[in-house]
Amino acid sequence: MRNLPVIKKQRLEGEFQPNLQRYDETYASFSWRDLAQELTRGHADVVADSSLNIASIAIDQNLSNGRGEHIAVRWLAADGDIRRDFTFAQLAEFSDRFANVLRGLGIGAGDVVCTVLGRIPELYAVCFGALKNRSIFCPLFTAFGPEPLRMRLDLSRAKVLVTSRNLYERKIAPMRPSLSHLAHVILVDVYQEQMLPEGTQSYGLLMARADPNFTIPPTRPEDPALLHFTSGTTGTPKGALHVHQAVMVHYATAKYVLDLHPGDVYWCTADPGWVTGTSYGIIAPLTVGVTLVVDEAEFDAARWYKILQDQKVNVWYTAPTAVRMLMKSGDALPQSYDLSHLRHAVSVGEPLNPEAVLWSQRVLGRPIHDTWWQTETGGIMVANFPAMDIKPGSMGRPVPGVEAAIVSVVNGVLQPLAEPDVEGELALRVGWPSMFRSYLNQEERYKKCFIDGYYLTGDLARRDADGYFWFVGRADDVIKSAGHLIGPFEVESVLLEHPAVAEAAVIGKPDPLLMEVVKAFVALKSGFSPDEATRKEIMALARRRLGPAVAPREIEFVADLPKTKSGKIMRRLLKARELGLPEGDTSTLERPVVATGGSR
Ligand code: 6R9
Repeated sequence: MRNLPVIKKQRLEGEFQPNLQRYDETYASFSWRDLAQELTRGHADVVADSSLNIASIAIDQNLSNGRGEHIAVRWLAADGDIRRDFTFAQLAEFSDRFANVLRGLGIGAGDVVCTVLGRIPELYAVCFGALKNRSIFCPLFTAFGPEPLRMRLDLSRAKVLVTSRNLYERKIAPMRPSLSHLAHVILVDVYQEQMLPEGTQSYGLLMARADPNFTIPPTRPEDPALLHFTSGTTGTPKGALHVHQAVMVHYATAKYVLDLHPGDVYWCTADPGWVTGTSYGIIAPLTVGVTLVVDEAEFDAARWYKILQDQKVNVWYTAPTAVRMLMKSGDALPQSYDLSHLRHAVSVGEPLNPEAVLWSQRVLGRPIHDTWWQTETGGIMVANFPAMDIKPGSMGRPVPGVEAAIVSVVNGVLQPLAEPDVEGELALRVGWPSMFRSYLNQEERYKKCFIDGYYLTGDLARRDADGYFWFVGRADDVIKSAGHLIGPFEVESVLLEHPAVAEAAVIGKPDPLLMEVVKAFVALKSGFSPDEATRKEIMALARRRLGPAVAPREIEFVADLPKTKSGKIMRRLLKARELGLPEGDTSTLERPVVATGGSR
C-alpha cells in the first residue's frame, strides 16, 4: 500500500458547520427510530404503523414546511440555453396528476411502472406520481438495447411504460407483442392524438385531463416502492426491490454524507436508469428540501464546469469515471471558471483513485469524498464525511446506523475478521431501512446473499486500524464500466445468437478511463473463419441487441474456452491471462485454451 498524505478534515467557517461534526459520537448514539422521529417531525408512530410514503416526505412535506415556492428542480436542456424551474408546489401538483393518471388506467398498489427516460422533468412527476399511487417505480437505462429492455420489462411484469416516441419506435414497438404484461405505453413527447403510434397514449393529454389533487392512500413502511435491476455473474438480471421506508436512508445520508443544508444547490450527475440516479438524483435531495440541478446533456468538461459556476452548485455528487474525464481535459480549463460555491464534492460507483482525490484538492480546491454502496443497499453505506480526515483511496467509514464488517464464510459459517488490514468480504449487518427486500421472483438468489444476520455484498475489502474501509475488488465476475454494472451472462447470451458463435465468455478488461471495458472471447463453430468480417458482424449484432453501453468493445477469437471439468467457463482464468497475472488454481481445468486471432 502506498503511503499517501491524509487530507485533514475541512474546517469551514461561518454558517456551514457540517451536519455531522463528531463522527464517533454520532455513530454511537444514532438510532433509526430517532431518525424516523426527525423525518416525520415527531410522528414516528406513522413509521411503526402506517403511512410512510417516499413521495409524501420528498414532495408534499415541503409544502407543509413552507417550502412550496422553493425551487425543487432546476432543469437544464441539452440544447441551447433553456432552463426550467419547478417548485415543490408544482412537483406536488404534477405528481398528484400522474398518480390520478395511473389510477384512471386501473394501475394500483404493487403494479410496476417503468420508465425509459433521460434526465427530463417528466421523470419527476412519473416517479413521485407512481409512489403516491403506491405503484412500484422502476427506471431503465436509455442506452440499453432492445434485449436488456425486453428482459427487464418482462421480469418486472411492468404494466406501464413511460418513454419517448423515438425510444419506443426504435426499441420497444417491435417486441411489444411479446410483452404480455405491458398494458399501457405513455409517450412524453407526443401531444396530439392523431400523432400517436398505435397502442400508445400521450403523457401531455393524460396529464391535462387528470385531477390535480390526489390523496396518498395509507402507505406502510414495508410497502414496495422502487425496483432497480442489477446484474450477477450468471442468470437473468436481478430486480432489487426496495420499500417506502428506504427514504429514511435517503434522508440520513442527504444530511450526513452529502451534507446538504437549507438553501443549497445540489447537482447529481448520475443517469436515472441506475440506482444512484433515483436515490440521489431524485429522492434524497428533495427530502431535505434543497434545489436539485438536472442536466439533460451528456458529459462535456467545459459544460460541467460552467454548470458548477453558473448554477452556484454547493454540493456535487458524481462518479470516478467522470472525474477521470475531467482530469483528462486538463487543469487549465477549471481555472477559467469560478467554482467558489462548491463546498462539498462526493463520488460513487467505482474505486476513486487517490490521484483523483489529490487532483480535486489541488484543482477544484476541495477533495472528492468517496462513498460506497450498491443497488441492493438502496443508499450510501460507507462514506468519507466532511468532518473527517480523508485517506485518499479509502471508501471511508460506515454511515451512522450501518454496521459494516469484514468477514469470511467457511463451510457456510460466517467468520468475522476483526483484525485490521485483513482482506475478506464486505458484509453489512441486516437492519438498515433501505435494504432490498427481495430479488423479484428469485427467492433463492436473495436468500443466498444472507448469512447469520449479515448481507454479503460480493465485494472484497479490508478495514484499517482507524476503521476506514478499503476496496479490494469484486468477489464475482461482474463488470463495472463507466460506473455501470454489467452482467457477463447477459452479454454472452446475445453473442451466442450469432450463427457463427459456438461459445462466448465475457470479462471486464481494465481501462484507464472507464475502469473496465467489456471484452469477449469467442470460439467459432467449425466452418466459420475468425476474420475481420465475422468480428464486425458479431460486434454489430451485439451493439444492435444490447446497446452501446453493454456491448463488447473488443472481441478476441479463441479456438476453445477454458472450462472446469463440470463444464463451467472460467472467466477468471481468461481475465488473469488478459492481465498477465498468475492463473491461480487450474486443477479443475478441462484443457488449455488457444488464441486463433488478434483482438481489437
Ligand atoms: C451505487 C452503485 C455496486 C458496486 C459495488 C462495488 C462498486 C460502488 C464503490 C465501488 C469501489 C466505491 N462500487 N462504489 N467500488 N469504491 N466507492 O454503484 O451501485 O451499480 O449496484 O454497483 O459498485 O463493486 O458492489 P451498483
